[in-house]
Amino acid sequence: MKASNLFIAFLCFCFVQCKQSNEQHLHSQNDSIANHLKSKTTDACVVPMTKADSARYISHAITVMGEVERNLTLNVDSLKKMHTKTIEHFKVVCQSGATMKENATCKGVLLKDILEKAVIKQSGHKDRNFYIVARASDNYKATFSWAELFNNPTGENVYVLFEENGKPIKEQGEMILICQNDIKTGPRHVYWLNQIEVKRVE
Ligand SMILES: Nc1nc2c(c(=O)[nH]1)N[C@H]1C(S)=C(S)[C@@H](COP(=O)(O)O)O[C@H]1N2
Ligand SMILES: [Mo]
Repeated sequence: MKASNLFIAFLCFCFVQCKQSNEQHLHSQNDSIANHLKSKTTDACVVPMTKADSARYISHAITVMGEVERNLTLNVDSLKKMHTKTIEHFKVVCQSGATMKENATCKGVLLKDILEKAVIKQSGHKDRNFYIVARASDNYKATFSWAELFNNPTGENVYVLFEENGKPIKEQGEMILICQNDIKTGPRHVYWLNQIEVKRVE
């Protein structure tokens, strides 16, 4: 065999080897993505739960605490005594894009009104770096900033609901916090709501 033919044969051999190792690399990459996705399913939106287990999380009251002048304990009855509003066509959309729930109507009180009742401890008009954490009995939480509630249209869209489609909230009860103008409404839809905490940014 001529030296040039030998050289071409060597190049072909290298090409095949390289292709095989690339394919192997791609395979192992796909496997690791598949494994990653598999591990992600435990992070699914709806974790299957028995009715009895879910009933243990139902909350009958919410406490408003933290950087406030007045700690409050609110239940459905106390919310009904406040200024209430009916929201129409509210859709809960998960971060994944899946529609989880659609309410024709729901009734609630603005979070802003609740915080105005508790009175945030502000020392002056420049003291406005607070964040508000809405927490549920399963420790699911959503966070709002002082500015988005008190100096932004979002403030008119954050509610604590106590009624859905004309009925009290049962399985996800008894109060749910929502933010109507979020792009995906699932993340800041807090059911089993039991605490609203005001924190100051240090
Ligand atoms: N307390 C509590 N609220 C929660 C959750 C949760 O696990 N616990 N899941 C959230 C997620 S990821 C979504 S998409 C919506 C789902 O709403 P649904 O349970 O009404 O379908 O609720 C949100 N609120
Ligand atoms: Mo979700």
